[in-house]
Amino acid sequence: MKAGYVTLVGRPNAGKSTLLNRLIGEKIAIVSDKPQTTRHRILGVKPVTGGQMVFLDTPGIHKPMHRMNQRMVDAALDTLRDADVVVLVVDAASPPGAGDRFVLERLETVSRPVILALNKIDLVKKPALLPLIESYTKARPFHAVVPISAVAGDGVDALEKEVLAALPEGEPLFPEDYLTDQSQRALAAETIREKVLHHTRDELPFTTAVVIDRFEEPSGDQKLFRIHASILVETASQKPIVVGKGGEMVKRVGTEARYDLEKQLGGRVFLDLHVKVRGDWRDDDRLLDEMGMRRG
Ligand SMILES: Nc1nc2c(ncn2[C@@H]2O[C@H](COP(=O)(O)OP(=O)(O)OP(=O)(O)O)[C@@H](O)[C@H]2O)c(=O)[nH]1
Ligand SMILES: [Mg+2]
Repeated sequence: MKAGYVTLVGRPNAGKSTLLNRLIGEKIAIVSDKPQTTRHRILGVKPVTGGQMVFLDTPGIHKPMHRMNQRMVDAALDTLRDADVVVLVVDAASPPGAGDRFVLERLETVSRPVILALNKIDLVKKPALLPLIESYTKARPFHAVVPISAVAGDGVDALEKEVLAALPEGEPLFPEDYLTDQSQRALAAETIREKVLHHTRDELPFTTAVVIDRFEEPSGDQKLFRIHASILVETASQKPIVVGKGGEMVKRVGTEARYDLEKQLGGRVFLDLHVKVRGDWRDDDRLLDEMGMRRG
């Protein structure tokens, strides 16, 4: 039997969370086209013949400008240290730059096998791949290099095989039917945030957070979850954008989040959303603690 922790790392927006969901076969991590979507480490277990792979999705590694971002990067680097195997996810559709070098530097001290996953190959012409692979392999040795498309699924089986082969021998780390360590409460907050991310742009995706104020599980025969949540923004001028004309935006976010959550939680959902201004919440340690963001 093979078993171990597989950390997915890379710069923001490379496709780590899309890959996690694809590998696990369920949506456990939110995804968006904005960078810095993932703010926590997310664990997903994949049972396979001959072993168990425990994947750890991480926040994109970047230069932190706020305490929240420092915690995000710390979470990614801590998770890197827990890894038996590391998968470096890079966006093959964008030329390697300073952000990629920054990530590669963070991998210099890693002694475990590092597999390079060249993601988004659906956007790349084949001849462009070889020079890209060369530029990465010049920077450091990789245990294997696998071109993939996390969205379309191409190459993901090959990646899985490489990962399994690189894992140490061992007994399963989690029970057979274990999927993720993410609580229903955290899942609710993340799902709401994903909908906010989809409908906002500019600085708003970065300045928004979601806090669950109350989470009531169904009681009795009634399969109804009651969730009260606050969408935090940083300035008074951001609030009307998230609320929308006549509350239209927050309503849309609520409807879309409820739709996803009803499927994921397997019950009906009552969702009560409020938009609140919390100046500088990204530098507020107490609030970041409350949100469950780990201190480095
Ligand atoms: N075309 C294409 N798009 C992809 C692929 N994988 C991911 N994406 C898109 O890339 C964007 C970022 O994906 P995420 O999975 O959120 O990226 P991430 O690395 O988790 O980003 P952070 O959480 O911000 O670090 C989304 O719009 C995805 O749909 C792929 O294989 N092909
Ligand atoms: Mg992510």
